[in-house]
Amino acid sequence: MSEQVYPHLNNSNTKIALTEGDDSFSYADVNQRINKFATGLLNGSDDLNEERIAFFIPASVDYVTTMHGIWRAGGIAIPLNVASAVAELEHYLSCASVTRMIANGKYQESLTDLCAQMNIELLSVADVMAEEVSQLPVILPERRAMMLFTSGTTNKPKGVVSTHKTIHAQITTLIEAWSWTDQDSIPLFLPVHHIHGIINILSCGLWAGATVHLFAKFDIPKITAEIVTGTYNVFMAVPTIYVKLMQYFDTIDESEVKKICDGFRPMRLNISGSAACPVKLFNQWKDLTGQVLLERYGMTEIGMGISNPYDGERRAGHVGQPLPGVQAQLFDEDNNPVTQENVPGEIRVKGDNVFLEYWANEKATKESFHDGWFCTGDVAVLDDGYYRIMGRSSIDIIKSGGYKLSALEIEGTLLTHDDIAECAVIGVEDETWGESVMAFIGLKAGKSMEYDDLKAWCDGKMSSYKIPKAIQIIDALPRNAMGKVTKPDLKKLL
Ligand code: MCA
Ligand code: AMP
Repeated sequence: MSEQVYPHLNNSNTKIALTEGDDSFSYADVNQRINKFATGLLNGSDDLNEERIAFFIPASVDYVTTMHGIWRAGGIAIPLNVASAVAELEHYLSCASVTRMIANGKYQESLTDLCAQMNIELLSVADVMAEEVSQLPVILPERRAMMLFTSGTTNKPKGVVSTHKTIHAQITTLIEAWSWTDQDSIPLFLPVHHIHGIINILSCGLWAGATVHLFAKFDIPKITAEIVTGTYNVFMAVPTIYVKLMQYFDTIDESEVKKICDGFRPMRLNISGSAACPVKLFNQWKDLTGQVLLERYGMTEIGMGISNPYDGERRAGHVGQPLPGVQAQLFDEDNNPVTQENVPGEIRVKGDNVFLEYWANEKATKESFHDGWFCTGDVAVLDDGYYRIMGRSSIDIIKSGGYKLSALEIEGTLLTHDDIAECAVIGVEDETWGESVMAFIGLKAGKSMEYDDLKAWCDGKMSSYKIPKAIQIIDALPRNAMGKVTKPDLKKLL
């Protein structure tokens, strides 16, 4: 069950595993690269013994080489968001006590000062590659494999640690549930520091022996050109991507739209997830392409938990039923199981798919489990046998374009602005982003603020997608008797 058992990743498989621009790489190519990279990382030692190695690489063959190379050498892989602001990276690197960082070209340049300051060795993929392959360690399934940073109801993102066994469970449940085969072909244009890109697309694709087409970003003209020629038979995206595709259709000729929709029509599967897929969007996509979107529910800490069926009714506005090997149960506020239909409860999950721990944060790990169940913080009902997500228990978590954002983290940064006395951030409903970030700001006496100036100030202090899309200047934030800001009242102000 260690990393090495990806059934198709071996030296004799000549099938194409990855494409990147005009280049393609067979499973044998990729396997050899990984082994040479792992050997180079080991640099004569037997095992990396869970050394934390971060990498700052967009979706590419180098990304795959680095991720799997770290796994095979016994390290913990920490893929970072290449769109992160430097201030955010500093937190990730110090939280995980990273010792080595892998980045190429312009990405490496952007990290030189930070790595020097933090005493982290900065290497390119080519720097690490060994000429020959040496003996690699045997990695037990229980060993830590990966750390992904996730925002929550605290100021700073936490490192979610999964083991090789966790990753194996997260992949194989989807291989079974969504009928992956080596005949599949899928584009990967989502960021590769989150489960959706890493597990659902890249890892499942490679596990199945499929071909994964890598894009450094969501490039609509390039991707739709391939869709027209029938390159892909599976497509996975966040709801915002489907919205953006339809917005793009409004800008091109009707005949072009028809060609693209005809490219989607014969695919065996279109999936939406990471945020709620509005019923309107589900229906629009079906009308345009004939595709009945398969909506599923997941989380960084659990991989995928609940999914509409591959065969069977895919119900709009619902996320389906627990995946194979995943136990899910709703609980009320007194921790009693909710057994009746249409009564809301928190989704709690058990299974090999559940993460091991928040890195170096025993308290947060402990608080997130109850009686062995992982508490997701998402509220749902069971509606005629299908789960329907009702919302989240915390108003401080915002889902924008599939990214999970912490209102408190954004507030923490805004409060470092010299002119801001107080602020509160909320998510407001938005047709493109699902929710968009809005900040209510109380200024210090005699100060004024324009939105564009604040946006420019935020640049470099937080990832661009976290920057508020709108602000409202307010005399004083509404607070309760305890002095806590009452965010639901802010929503009412809109
Ligand atoms: C980009 N922008 C955003 C977002 N993305 N603003 C708010 N929310 C966003 N998500 C802003 C940029 O800051 C920029 O602003 C402008 O839009 C254009 O940026 P660009 O990068 O060109 O936009 P894009 O390429 O169109 O990006 C949209 C996107 C991207 C492709 C939908 O947001 C994305 O890849 N989202 C998916 C994230 C994801 O994979 N989530 C899965 C995690 P300005 O012009 O003002 O500078 S959840 C997960 O893994 C769980 C387990 C699950 O269930 O799947
Ligand atoms: P992340 O921590 O970035 O992995 O995001 C996980 C969160 O995304 C979950 O806790 C849910 O709030 C949300 N989410 C994922 N899939 C769905 C879905 N299909 N419908 C509604 N919310 C979803």
